[in-house]
This record gives sequence, structure tokens and C-alpha cells, in this order.
Amino acid sequence: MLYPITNKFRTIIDLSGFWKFSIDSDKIGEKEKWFEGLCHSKEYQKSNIEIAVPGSWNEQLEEIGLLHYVGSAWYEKDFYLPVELNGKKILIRIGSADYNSKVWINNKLAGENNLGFLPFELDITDIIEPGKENRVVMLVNNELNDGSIPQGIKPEYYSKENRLREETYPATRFDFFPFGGIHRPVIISIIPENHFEQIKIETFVKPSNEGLAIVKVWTNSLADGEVSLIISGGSNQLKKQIEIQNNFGEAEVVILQCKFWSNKDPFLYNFNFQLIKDGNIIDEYSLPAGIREVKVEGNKLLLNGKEIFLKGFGKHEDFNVIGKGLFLPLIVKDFGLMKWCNANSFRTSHYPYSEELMSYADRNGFLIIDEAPAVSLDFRHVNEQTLVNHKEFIQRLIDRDCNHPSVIMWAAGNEPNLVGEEIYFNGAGKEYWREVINFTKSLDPTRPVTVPNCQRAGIEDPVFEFCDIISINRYYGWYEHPGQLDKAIEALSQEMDEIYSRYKKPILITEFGADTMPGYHSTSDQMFTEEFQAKLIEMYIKLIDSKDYTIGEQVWNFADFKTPQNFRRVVLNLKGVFSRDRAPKLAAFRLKDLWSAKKGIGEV
Ligand code: BDP
Repeated sequence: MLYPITNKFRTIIDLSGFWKFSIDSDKIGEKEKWFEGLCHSKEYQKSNIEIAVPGSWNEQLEEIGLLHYVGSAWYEKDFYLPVELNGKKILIRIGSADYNSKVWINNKLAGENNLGFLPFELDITDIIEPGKENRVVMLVNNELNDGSIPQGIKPEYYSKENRLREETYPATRFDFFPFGGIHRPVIISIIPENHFEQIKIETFVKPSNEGLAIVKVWTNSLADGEVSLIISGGSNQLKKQIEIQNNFGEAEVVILQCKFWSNKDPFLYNFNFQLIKDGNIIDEYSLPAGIREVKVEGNKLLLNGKEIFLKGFGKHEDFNVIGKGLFLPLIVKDFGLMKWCNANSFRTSHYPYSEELMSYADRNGFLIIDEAPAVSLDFRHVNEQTLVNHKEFIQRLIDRDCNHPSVIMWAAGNEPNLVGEEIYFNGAGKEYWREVINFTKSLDPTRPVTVPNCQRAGIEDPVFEFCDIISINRYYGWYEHPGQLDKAIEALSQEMDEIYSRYKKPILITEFGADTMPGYHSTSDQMFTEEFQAKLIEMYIKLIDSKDYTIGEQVWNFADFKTPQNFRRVVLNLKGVFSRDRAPKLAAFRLKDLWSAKKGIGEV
């Protein structure tokens, strides 16, 4: 799916701002026709509540009791569309609404979406009225189930499965807060009747500084025609004609004396596409693209043929008040902090991040592991729908993010078998991951695929067979051997060697860390103190760096983040090396030193 832009042929109208809002805890809204306007909601009539979009409802509306709200809520916005838009194709595009939503325009159902964290677009040409006031109403629901991605959990499972102490409120299968709401901008996108639907650019590095771009273009209903492609930005301007047949065209472009994209020099060419029919330009789309190639060779991860070592973090989209809502200043701040401590990479744990953030990473030279939200799948509850949703998720994720040079790897999920289900090892896990990972590779053969493994799944994890890179999340010194760092490092070292000798694939440590309360100190190895976190991280890094088969280290987590309630968490998961409001803990300074000493490695 193309990111919406404005040019001679395309326009966007951003509906960000205050929207009318009403919760619907009894799910009566559809029956009472709230889609015809929130004036039909008694709740709204009583309170006249407004909410900011984008943004989660939880902290914005905590004072009316929504901090832990899981259920349905309605949004309404009235807006005017200029009369000049008559005759154009008009779409509504929701950057993300978590997790399920339905959209009505002028009382008519425009469509629905059940995959959170991803954009969706609905054609509303026939129900929108340029030259008039229009109304959009959205029903958003943040409930999950066995078949959704991520999977949900029913509160009764905890007692049935004898795991009462693992219960969280709200109940989730994951360790991050299940924020609800419209999290990324809602826009009206105006495009020409005949238009570009999708563009994919795959890039490779050839000998003698040649870059190769394989460009694929899809149009909607244009039977034939051509595309004029102009690549600019390097020393020369390159031109290429691409013929369109049956709404598809493909070309190979060789770029001589190519300036390659890398984390050190994130150079982007501008790919400009013009769609031509009967000699007239009918659509135009411009895309910044970096020419680069990612490969796994033996133990090594290569960027443009050179060894690269990942130094960075697992992150979250999470901040005070806005929750999971897009907040551009935070993107600038977080990248500034990551650069400050000499990080070069991060993982979008545990779901796709905003498109705005991904483009910012392209321009700022960060290396991203892009993750699908199949977090801690429980194979006793995986059903046919889980697999269908998982594959659709991966397809839409790749469709959204395939043109970002910063995306160097797909994570098809995270920590399957977190709760230790026998069935996972009895063939179910193997069959499932074969299907999902082969599917991912069939859609994008140019990037390695991984799935971070947890301690419980351990060395026998069936997912390893299908991964190009073995990613492991380990908490020795924290959940295992708490407070005992020498024991922790010994156990980790032994396990890593065993995994390597078994699978002979490069190993990436995608999570390690310790909860840390800022301001707590000790001269001993004392959990929760700043010194303990800094020391644990340093010892892990020294060990990881001493092994020839490792390709990187990503600390868990970049910043403290909100979790569901459980006795293990003090409001937040405190494993951040920065606090939730981005103040550095001691470990941040330690990382800055450790990672600056490693300058040279990891800078292609
Ligand atoms: C891992 C998960 C991550 C958690 C982390 C932790 O991948 O989501 O937040 O552990 O326990 O199991 O801090």
C-alpha cells in the first residue's frame, strides 16, 4: 500500500484533531444506530466527551474510568470537502486503529478492518459528497481472541491452566499495555481514477559499484499504458520506460557509480513515477529509495557486502498520555537518544511502528528488525483463524514496509511457547512456522527472517530450523539466577555455544536486561538498582562480543513502558535504559561508552 502524498495528482486532508467520543460497554451502538451520529448515544448526550486523534483513550480519558477499558468505543468527526473534488477517487485511510474497527461515512458502512497496527484504506467515492459537510463515524474495539494476531487470553484460562499468578488486568498474553483507540492519522486521500496501486523496489549491490534496482509497478484498472521512471539524486539522472500490461509492469535498472544506502551514509535516491495513457500523464508518485543489499553469509550479517554488527534496543510505541498514538516529537527525541548512545539499530517489538517513524529511520540510517505482532502464541489455542490472520498480517506488513531500506530483517513473531505448551514440540510448532516463514520468504526473498525465541522454548525451539538468523531473548541474572551475575553469564555462554553448535547460524541477542528503579543505588549486585542494570548489560555485551558467531545485541528495553497490572510490574516495565519520560539511567551512559568503543564495527 502506498503512503499517501500530495502532488499535482494527489491530495490529502488530515482529520487529526478533536473527535466526538462515546464508549459502548454494552455494545448497543450498532443496534441504536450510533453510526448515524453520536447524538444517538445517551452516553454522549450526557457527557459531550471529545478525544484527540491520534491517541489512545486510556490515559487521555482516565478520569472518566477508561484507563483499563477493554471494549468498544465510538468516534465521530464532521468535515467539509471542497467541491472541486467532484469526479475524483476519494479514499479514507486510517493509519492504524487498535485492534478492530468499522467505518461509516454519511450513515453508510464504508468497511472494516481487524488487524491492528496496520493502515487500511477504503474507497468512499460513492458515499462522500464534495461541496458539503460529511460525517465519519468509527467503531473501535480493543478486544483480542484465540484467532487474532496478537492472540488474546480469556481470564478463565488462568485458572483452567493452573497459572493463577500469571493473570494480568487487563488480561493479555503480552507484557505491554493493550491501549485502545485511533492511533495514527485518519486522512482523506484523493487520487486519480486511474492510478498507481503499489510500487515495489528491490535493490542489490553489483561489482564495480553498480547498483541494481528491480522495480515493480501495479496500477488499478488501466488495461495498458506506460510508466516513465526518473531516478535522481546521484551524479546522473536515469530514465526508464516501463510498459504496463494487465495492470502490471516491471523493469531492471542499473545505477552506475551508485551511492549505496548504509547506516553511516543513508543516501536516498528519488524514484519518480509518471503514469502515461494516450500521451497524457494521469498519475504521479515519488518514492525515496536507498540502494542496499542485506545478506547472511556463514556467521555474518552483511550490509552491502560488509560485515555489520547490530547495537541497539527493543522498543515500544508508548508514552505518557498519548499511549500508542503517533507523536512526532517523540520520534525525533528517541532517535536522538539512540544516536547519542551510539546505537545503530532497533526492533519494532512487538508490532509494526508508524509509517512516519519508518521513513525517519530511512533518512537517519537506522537498521530495523520489523516485527509482526504474533507475540507469545499459545499453541493450545492457535486455531485456523490464527494462521490465516498471521499470514494476512505478514502480507500487509511487507506490502507497507518493503520499500524501506532501513528494514533489514522481518521478525515473523516473538517468543512462541512462552508458557511452555507441550503441543508446541509435538509437531504443531514446526508445521506452523514452516508455513509462516516460507510464506514470508516467498513474499520477500531479499531479507532474512527471524523469530526471537524465549527461554522456555529453549534450544529445541522448532522455529530455529526455518530462521535465517537465530534470535534469542534471555534473562539470566533476572528471571533465572536473579541477582547472580557470574552464574548468569556462565549459563548464557554455555547456552549460546550449544545453540550455535547445533544450528550453525548467526546468533542475535534480541533481548536482555533488568528492571531498574531510577534513583535506587547499591555497592553490591542488588536487583532494581541502576548499578545492577548497568553491570548486567555490560557483562552481557562483553560476552556477546567475545563470540565469533554473534551479529548483534539489542537491550530490552529502550525506555520504560506501561504494562497491564500484575504483581511483577510497578505500573511500568522498568527495563528501560531511559525512563518513560526519556531521562537516562546509569546504563544509558554505560552503553554510550561501550558502543562508542566499538566504532568501526557496525558502520558500513
Ligand atoms: C520477554 C518479552 C517482552 C517482555 C520481556 C520482560 O519478549 O515483551 O517485556 O520479556 O519480561 O519475554 O521484560
